[in-house]
Amino acid sequence: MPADPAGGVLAYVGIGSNLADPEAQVRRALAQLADLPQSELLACSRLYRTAPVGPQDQPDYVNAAVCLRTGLTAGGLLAALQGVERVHGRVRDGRRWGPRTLDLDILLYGESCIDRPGLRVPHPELANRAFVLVPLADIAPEALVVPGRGRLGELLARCPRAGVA
Ligand code: A4P
Ligand code: MG
Repeated sequence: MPADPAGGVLAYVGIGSNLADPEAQVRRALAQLADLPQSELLACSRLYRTAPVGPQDQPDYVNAAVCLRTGLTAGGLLAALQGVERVHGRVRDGRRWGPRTLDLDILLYGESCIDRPGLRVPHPELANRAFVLVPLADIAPEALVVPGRGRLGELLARCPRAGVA
């Protein structure tokens, strides 16, 4: 797994919330991500208001993305992110793409491709979702290669951007 020159891996994490004051949830999550062990928060995107993808009978989301340099393994990072979700009172009711106080997804972990139970990286829906690609483009170069999918700039150009403001 390629490390960046300063040591550690560059990981991109997507943030989403659409319950219980989503903007405050996201801002609090940003502070918590800055405090993750063995990790440094390098960049944060703007916060975007986005129309729900999936079930439409749920509130709009606030979405953002961050870049971390981390010494955690991908599994360790996932566990740390799930710890932050729990602090936000995230309850998993099993409804796919349903509303949530806080969702933290590992979008990219260096150039790794991971496909194992409980962890798929790059995030499988990344290339189809403007609510992920637009914030990611705030903090990552257009030339960033999403393993198996192509360059971020090309993915963004192909993805309808409606509903992301
Ligand atoms: N998991 C596997 N890969 C990853 C990864 N790369 N990062 C596993 C994080 N988790 C990953 O996730 C279910 C399981 O996915 C976890 O236990 C973890 O081991 P979850 O957060 O419990 O469930 P989920 O988020 O409801 O499922 P899913 O299918 O991942 O949903 P998404 O893709 O996160 O979509 N519309 C707008 N506008 N904005 C949004 O943010 N989000 C969703 C949820 C739907 N519609 C949205 C938004
Ligand atoms: Mg998720």
